[in-house]
Amino acid sequence: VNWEKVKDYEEIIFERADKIAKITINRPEKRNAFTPNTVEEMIEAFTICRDDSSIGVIILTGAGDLAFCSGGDQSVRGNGGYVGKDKIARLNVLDLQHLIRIIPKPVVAMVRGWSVGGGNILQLVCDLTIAADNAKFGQTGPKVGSFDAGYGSGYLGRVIGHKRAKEVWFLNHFYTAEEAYQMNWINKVVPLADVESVTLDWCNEMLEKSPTALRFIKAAMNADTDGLAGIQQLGGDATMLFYQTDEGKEGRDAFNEKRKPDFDQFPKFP
Ligand code: 2NE
Repeated sequence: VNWEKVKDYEEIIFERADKIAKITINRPEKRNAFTPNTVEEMIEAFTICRDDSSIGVIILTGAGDLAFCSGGDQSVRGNGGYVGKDKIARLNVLDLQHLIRIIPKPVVAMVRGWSVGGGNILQLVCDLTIAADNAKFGQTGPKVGSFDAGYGSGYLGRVIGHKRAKEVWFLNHFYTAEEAYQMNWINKVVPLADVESVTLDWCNEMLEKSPTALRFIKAAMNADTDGLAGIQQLGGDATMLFYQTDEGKEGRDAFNEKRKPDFDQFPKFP
């Protein structure tokens, strides 16, 4: 596959090959730990993917074979959050988690090596995860004085079960790719050498499917977890479709033409 650079960044690589985008956390010397700047760059790249209707699937991964992501960079952790160029302490990775959830396209985590802490939550919030057989998964928060009480806890509990999620958080063990697969934490384990080709195969299979069907399935499954914010996303998708109907257009046109709308002409389906 021929990856073409979309835009230059300092801490990530953003490429695409036709309809597939790939966002790579590029700090291998730190096992791809993220700073607020890494996260800001990822938010921008994901937003470009969201807005570009020629992109159908997004891969999130880490540079090198040793790590997907080792979570927040502890060396820039201040008091109250992680500190980036603007010197403001923040947890902007939570915004990124939310963005990955609401992007109406499949996001696939391609995991090589360590998937740890806030990095493992990024893997968790992706729609699908394909792991190399050298991948290891775990939460270290309580070991380093941190925790993720949002998706990292509640959603992890839904994905692997509450007993297992509490084990993960209370003991901070690391789990092999095979163990994570047995726990339904990830979708597939493949040999390290094959991880990108299998990920691309899955992406290409999804690209053959109806994008609107995939969009609604993602929004519907997330709505079940995300409460009113999730229903808002699903509802927004319904509005988008409604705007494309003659009935929706009649309301807009009647207002703009300063006339009474004629909604009588439209069928009332059972
Ligand atoms: C990831 C892990 C298990 C890898 O171990 P290993 O033995 O393969 O590598 P090593 O030697 O530990 O790491 C290589 C270099 O990367 C740095 C290390 O300090 C080391 O640097 P040098 O000694 O070569 O200078 N490095 C690795 N992870 C880093 C990190 N997260 N921040 C800064 N530098 C890092 C092992 O490295 C490990 O356990 N890493 C720490 C994992 C961790 O605790 N992450 C933070 C969890 S909290 C979080 O992410 C979070 C949250 O809880 C809530 C909101 C937002 C974020």
